[in-house]
Amino acid sequence: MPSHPDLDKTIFLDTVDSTNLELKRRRDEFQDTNVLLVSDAQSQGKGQKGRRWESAAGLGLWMSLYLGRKSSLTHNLQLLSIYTGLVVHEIISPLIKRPVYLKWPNDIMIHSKKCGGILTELQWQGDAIMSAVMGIGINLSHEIEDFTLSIQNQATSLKLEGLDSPDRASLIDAFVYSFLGNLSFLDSSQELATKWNQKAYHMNELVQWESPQGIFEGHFCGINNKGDALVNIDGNLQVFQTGEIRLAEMI
Ligand code: BT5
Repeated sequence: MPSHPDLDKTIFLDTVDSTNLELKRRRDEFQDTNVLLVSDAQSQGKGQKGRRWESAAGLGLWMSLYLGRKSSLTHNLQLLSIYTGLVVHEIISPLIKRPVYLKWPNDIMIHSKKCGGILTELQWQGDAIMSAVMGIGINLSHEIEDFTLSIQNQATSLKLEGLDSPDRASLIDAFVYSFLGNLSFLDSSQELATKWNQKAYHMNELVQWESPQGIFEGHFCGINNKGDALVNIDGNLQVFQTGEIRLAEMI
């Protein structure tokens, strides 16, 4: 059971539709508390924008952290998703020989494949953030056939990357300890962006970007201190927020 002075409760479930959805449904119960919810399986794991997150029973770490304590919400929450990626990077990279990268905005990449993803959802009241839910999915023990055919060439797991028996419990402990213990790092936005850029996937490379207007090419120059992507397109440095563009898979 993870323990930290800023964690009020941990809930383990066998199955749930989505750990993010469950925490949001039970928001009233969790007022002013920080709660971690872990499920062995998710029947409707969620990615960004309604995309699906495969969450097979017993093969991964599927969890969400609900931040409801006022003291946790006083930090600059604009970079919460970026910060969460850094924490996940910190806990898994010592376990794997290959380098682990962060792909903007929220993917954990090893060996050019996706090993994890993050879904951050903020609950607003007017201009104020009342609570935040960080959903984290990390593929642990999958063999390649455990992924559906459509993602077999783009997904990986810690086991496939050489870690014999990934230990879910110790990853949960390490995540909670590091995430809650370093929350004030959110207030050092430039430092946080610099640290993220050091681990960025495709840094300074020519990449394709998908926007509602179509696919275009530019050099990825990392993120600024708001977490926006900086892309050099024909010599002009352009700034994009999450949702405006998406790093496309290179063909
Ligand atoms: C993400 O979305 O990467 C965010 C994933 C967050 C999952 C966690 S699990 C706990 C919590 N509860 C939830 O319901 N969600 C969070 P996105 O960038 O939209 O990526 C989704 C895309 O990744 C899909 O369209 C697939 O192409 C691919 N994908 C789906 N499942 C995958 C998996 N297990 N491993 C690697 N890639 C996957």
